Amino acid sequence: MSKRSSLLLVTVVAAAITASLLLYTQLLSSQKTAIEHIVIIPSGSFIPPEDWKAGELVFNNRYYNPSNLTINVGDKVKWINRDSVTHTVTDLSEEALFDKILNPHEYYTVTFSRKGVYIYMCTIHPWQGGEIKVT
Ligand SMILES: [Cu+2]
Repeated sequence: MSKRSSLLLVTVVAAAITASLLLYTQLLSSQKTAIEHIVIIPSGSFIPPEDWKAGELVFNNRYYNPSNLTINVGDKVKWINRDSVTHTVTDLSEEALFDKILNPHEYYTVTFSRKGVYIYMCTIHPWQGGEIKVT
């Protein structure tokens, strides 16, 4: 192998290593910025508000805590049922991204990969309302 082609080979290998390192660093940093947010379904959330009217969704931390959440694209939301009865997390958007039955102490995680507003509820206790804004 001539000196010139060896030099070329070294340059190509060095460039390939640099590109891989850059990609790897980007991958690491993108993984770092994704956050998992926790929403608790609190104990006693099966009890409706005293002044509740049928068909009304109540956005109150008594039912999903927090009931209003703003997150970034790529973030996850994990719902944990800390109540003694079964609840659901049911997305009411056209996308119907999630609809999950959660028995006591079960949890469920959704990754939000698109911007939008997701209003959700519990279909068993139709006062329980939640909102996730993905920005
Ligand atoms: Cu419920």
